[in-house]
Amino acid sequence: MPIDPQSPIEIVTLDWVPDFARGYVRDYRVRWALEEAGIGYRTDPISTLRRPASHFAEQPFGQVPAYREGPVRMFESGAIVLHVAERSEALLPSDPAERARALCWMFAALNSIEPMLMELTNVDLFAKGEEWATLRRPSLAAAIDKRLGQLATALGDRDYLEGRFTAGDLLMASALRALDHTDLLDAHPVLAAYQQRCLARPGFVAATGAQLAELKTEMPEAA
Ligand SMILES: N[C@@H](CCC(=O)N[C@@H](CS)C(=O)NCC(=O)O)C(=O)O
Repeated sequence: MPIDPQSPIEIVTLDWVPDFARGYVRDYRVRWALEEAGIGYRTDPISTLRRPASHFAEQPFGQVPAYREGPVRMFESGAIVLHVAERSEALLPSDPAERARALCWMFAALNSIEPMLMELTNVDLFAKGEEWATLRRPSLAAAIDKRLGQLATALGDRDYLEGRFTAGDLLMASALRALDHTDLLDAHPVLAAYQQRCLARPGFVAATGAQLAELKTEMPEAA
């Protein structure tokens, strides 16, 4: 279902991004959560090159996604995923102990895994060739490898971090996508298989497919 022009839920997205970011713009995390929950949504793509001043009232940093639902106005994809997850057993178990564990993994993804991986993205892509980046990479790759090993141990032989899929897996698999330009996951086949399992879910496929279908392919005029 989820794209639904009548839905009261609206996700603010970008109208265009460079090729490397296509399918990775974080509105896919919100779309994915809504797909898993079976909740319809519509989108409001804003101009990437000329973001309306009003957008900063909704997203203080001018980024996406932002989220509108009646009087609710949200930014930060993790907070929005939690907001959606709170109304769906498919994303957050109702059992208090299980729910608490899912919350732990949501924050672990965003706070204990993703920052290291974003630093690597910075080193490998945005600061590529700079002396500091070349010097930083080996120790950073080693730290990431250690953290991935710990994550693989925690996962063990389960399909998902707590056995069944939760919003924690949604955010963890999303965070791990920051390694797509590297082979660092290859050293941890259990994690690689886990990520593939998460990304094979129909909700992820629909979410990224919808994002790709909506993004303009040509860079709009910057005028
Ligand atoms: N922590 C924010 C990060 C949002 C973010 O980085 N959005 C990117 C797209 S993936 C963006 O809007 N980039 C354009 C920019 O920073 O100007 C979240 O998870 O919502």
